[in-house]
Amino acid sequence: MSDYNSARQQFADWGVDTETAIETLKTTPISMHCWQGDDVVGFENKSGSSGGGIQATGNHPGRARTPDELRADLEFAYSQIPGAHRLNLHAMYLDTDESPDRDEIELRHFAPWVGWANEQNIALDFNPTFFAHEKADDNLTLAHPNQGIRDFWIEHGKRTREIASQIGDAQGNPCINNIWVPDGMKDHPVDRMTPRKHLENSLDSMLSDPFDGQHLLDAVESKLFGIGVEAYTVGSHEFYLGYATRKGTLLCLDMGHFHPTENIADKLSSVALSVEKILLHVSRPMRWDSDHVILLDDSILAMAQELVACDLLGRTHIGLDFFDATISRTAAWVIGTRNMQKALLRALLLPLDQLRTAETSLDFTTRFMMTEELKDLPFSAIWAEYCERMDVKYGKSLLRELDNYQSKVSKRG
Ligand code: RNT
Ligand code: ZN
Repeated sequence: MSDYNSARQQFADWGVDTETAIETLKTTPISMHCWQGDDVVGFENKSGSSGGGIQATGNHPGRARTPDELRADLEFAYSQIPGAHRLNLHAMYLDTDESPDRDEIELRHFAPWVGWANEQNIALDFNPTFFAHEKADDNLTLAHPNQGIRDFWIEHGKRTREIASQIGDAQGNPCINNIWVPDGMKDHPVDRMTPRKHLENSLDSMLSDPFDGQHLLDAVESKLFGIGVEAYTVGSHEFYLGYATRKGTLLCLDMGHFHPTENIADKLSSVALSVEKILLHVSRPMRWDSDHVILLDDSILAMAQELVACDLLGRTHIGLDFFDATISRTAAWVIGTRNMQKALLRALLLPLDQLRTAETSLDFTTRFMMTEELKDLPFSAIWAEYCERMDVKYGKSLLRELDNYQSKVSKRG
């Protein structure tokens, strides 16, 4: 018997159909973030760091310096990831000879991306960029005390919604436009309310133009703190949970945006009772919102298990948000994205009905014995089968592919 057939039988003994799990995995897209490829620099030819408390560290050779290099790296990464996925593009990754300011961008400034995505059969998601700009240097944008600055950023936000909606229309499925602003303060504010009222009003103006939900879905991303905004973040979790609930936007949960001991997976079922759709930024904070590449660790497994157990895959858009410049950037994309898929596969292969029965009968001994014994099931044989069917490498031959590509891009200046 092949490894797969024997593994399939072992899962069947627990009442789990591996074919169903593989089919679900195949149809669950992951939205891969463009910014892992160039350390969140973008293509506006602006010098300086991203600001807003986000920072890639490291100087590994091979950073993509142009849109063409980034697209080549992405093509390689997608070729090593089974299934059909999406690309999450930030507004500062425009590809044009013009130099529009953020409040002047239009779809045409992203035309090469749209053409490429169409050729590659990759759907796009989008983000306004409210950082890495002189008008964001105070870490205040939509909540800035100055109306002119707020208006500038509102216009930027409106333009990204327009662009995202045009992209969604062309690709035949909604483009998610995710709003994250860095707004906050380094030290304790005297007035915590006024900036929140400004943020609320700015968001309302930004979101006032109606768009077809088949083309555009708006999301808002909360945060706890960042470097330079340690004392106060205007768009806190409570702020955006309330906002998304009242306004019907998606709520984006970034795994690095909470107190370090909080269990983000636990939030899904609560949030899902108040908001229709959720966006995830799957990430790995280490002591702070450090955006380490995700491992196949307990936090990711728990996230995947909640998505499956709460039947939330259809209402959740899985996006990634990590960046590490100390290792091969393409390897980071490939291994990180595959880890998310492996976590989903493991969750899909659990005998959840039996586990639930034990739990509802308050038979915690059975639940405990099962969860621990199930850890020995041959998940790797199912993953290998999936990779083979999708014609992508795994194991040593994957590492060889990753190494070969890295040695090519290492020659970049
Ligand atoms: C920052 C947020 C945000 C960014 C990207 C680049 O803390 O997580 O999602 O990482 O928009
Ligand atoms: Zn994020």
